[in-house]
Amino acid sequence: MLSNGSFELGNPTWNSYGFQSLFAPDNFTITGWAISAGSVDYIGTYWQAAHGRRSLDLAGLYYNGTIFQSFPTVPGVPYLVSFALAGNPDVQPRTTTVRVWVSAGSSTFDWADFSYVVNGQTRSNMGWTYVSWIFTAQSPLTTLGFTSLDTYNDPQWGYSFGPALDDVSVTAIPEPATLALLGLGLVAIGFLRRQS
Ligand SMILES: [Ca+2]
Repeated sequence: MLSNGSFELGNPTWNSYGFQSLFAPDNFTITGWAISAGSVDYIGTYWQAAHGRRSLDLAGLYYNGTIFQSFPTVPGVPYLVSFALAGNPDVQPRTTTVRVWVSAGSSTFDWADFSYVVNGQTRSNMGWTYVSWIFTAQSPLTTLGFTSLDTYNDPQWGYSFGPALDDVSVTAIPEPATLALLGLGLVAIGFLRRQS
């Protein structure tokens, strides 16, 4: 349901380290995603991705960042959000936190915070872990966003060491009752109609 959930598509200008710091507002560098607050690092060769070759540091240069995408949903239907989470390993040990949230229009109606302990990981061994979260859509268009809540404020670089994000996916969760109706009820109705 998402476009470019693994962040593989975009138009980055990599620096010599293999990443690019992006700043809000930016709605074109990473295909399908917009940066609405702060800064996000678009990571290429700088560190190991969870999937493909690219990922994000949600605290880019100096600021915790927010990135989001909107997609069609069916009100009342639950959706499973899955993503790969790690942390910028350049400052450790520390605990980093990402907030995943959904909004309908300008109203954020649900969110969850996921923390990740950075302790021993390296850029070539990021320790990606997959987490998931469920929300129930409230409108025909849902905005899914990720915000860094990292608290490490570096004397030189500020909030530049955030949660790492990759491989985001969203799938509708079929409800058992609905499946039962579709699988049995409608077939039975069709059968009866054919008999009459
Ligand atoms: Ca990726």
